[in-house]
Amino acid sequence: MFEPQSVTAKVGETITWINKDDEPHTVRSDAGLFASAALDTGETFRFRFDKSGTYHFFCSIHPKMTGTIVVH
Ligand SMILES: [Cu+2]
Repeated sequence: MFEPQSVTAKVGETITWINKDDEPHTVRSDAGLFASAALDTGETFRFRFDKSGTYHFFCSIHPKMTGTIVVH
């Protein structure tokens, strides 16, 4: 699962996801705004949010893994 599942950020901030699990995961925006490759243990993905809004994302390998970034 994504932990925390919901994160609040300010416009212009960069969010970093880190895979702390022992199997691969991805980070993919529901709206297609960003998509990582498969992240192995310890690998990271970064995305900078330049516009306010609510951004939902999921793991394309385990689609029940979901999360939200709220940018304002
Ligand atoms: Cu996953």
